[in-house]
Amino acid sequence: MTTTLAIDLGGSKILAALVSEGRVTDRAETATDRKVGPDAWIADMAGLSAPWAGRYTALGITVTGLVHNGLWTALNPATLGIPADFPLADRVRDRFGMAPVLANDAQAAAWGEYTHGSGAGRDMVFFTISTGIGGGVVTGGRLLTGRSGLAGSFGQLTPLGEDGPRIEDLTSGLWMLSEAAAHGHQAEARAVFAAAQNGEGWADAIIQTSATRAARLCHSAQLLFDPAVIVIGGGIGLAPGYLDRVEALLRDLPEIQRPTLARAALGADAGAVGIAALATQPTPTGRD
Ligand code: BMX
Repeated sequence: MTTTLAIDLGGSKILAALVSEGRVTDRAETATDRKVGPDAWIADMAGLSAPWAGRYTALGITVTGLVHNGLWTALNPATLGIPADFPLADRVRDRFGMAPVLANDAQAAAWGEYTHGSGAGRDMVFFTISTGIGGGVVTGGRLLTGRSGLAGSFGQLTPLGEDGPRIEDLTSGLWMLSEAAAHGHQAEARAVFAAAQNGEGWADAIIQTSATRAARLCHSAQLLFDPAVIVIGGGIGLAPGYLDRVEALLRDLPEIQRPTLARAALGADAGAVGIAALATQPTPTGRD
């Protein structure tokens, strides 16, 4: 039985976990310090996992941003300010003394949900709606990564035209924060959801607008890939009531176009479970 050290670095938090046979046995996390850079984040990864030295034989690292040939780049620097072509594989190997398997966070989470969660081995699209919006596609038993690792980068689509904002900048947690501020409230996404539950109209409107955009994205994904299920994760996607809103907004679509939605069964662990699976069986990607 292989135990993998699986680390998931997102725009809001860094999760380190020990994963065996698709199960998280130990976990530790810290907030992502958005003001520092990759070397400091790698130091945080090492700090979180230091107590587990000697307990793992494989290493998987999954990160927000584009990963290709061991190099790491932000697609949207507003999500996290990663410098272009940062040598992630080399720096991690230097720090951990072990070569990592790397993947984008949403692609890894898609694979986690496909192998051990709500995807249940069916063709699926996964969305993480969190700091940004990431995506992953599994079709015919393969995780699509594409020519350069970009496959599934739905958050970068520009619904208002090519010069317009990205859909994630109109929908995700960072958008909720700025929208709340525009209404005179210093509230992160979690506080926006709490305010909506207390009946505050400004907060409800922000969540409804976000859910409307997420629903359009789900419809687009259905038209593109026609998956059996669209699995939704991330802090926003899994927040109370969000998925119900998205589902309600899709109800009037013709049945053949209407996505079947599911919550990420692995919750916040989807990326860690997925990268552990990729680290121990690194073949089933679209790249071969
Ligand atoms: C952005 C992009 C994706 C990522 C997604 C979710 C960057 C830095 N990230 O679309 O690669 O999968 O955000 O990231 O360009 P999260 O931090 O919200 O989980």
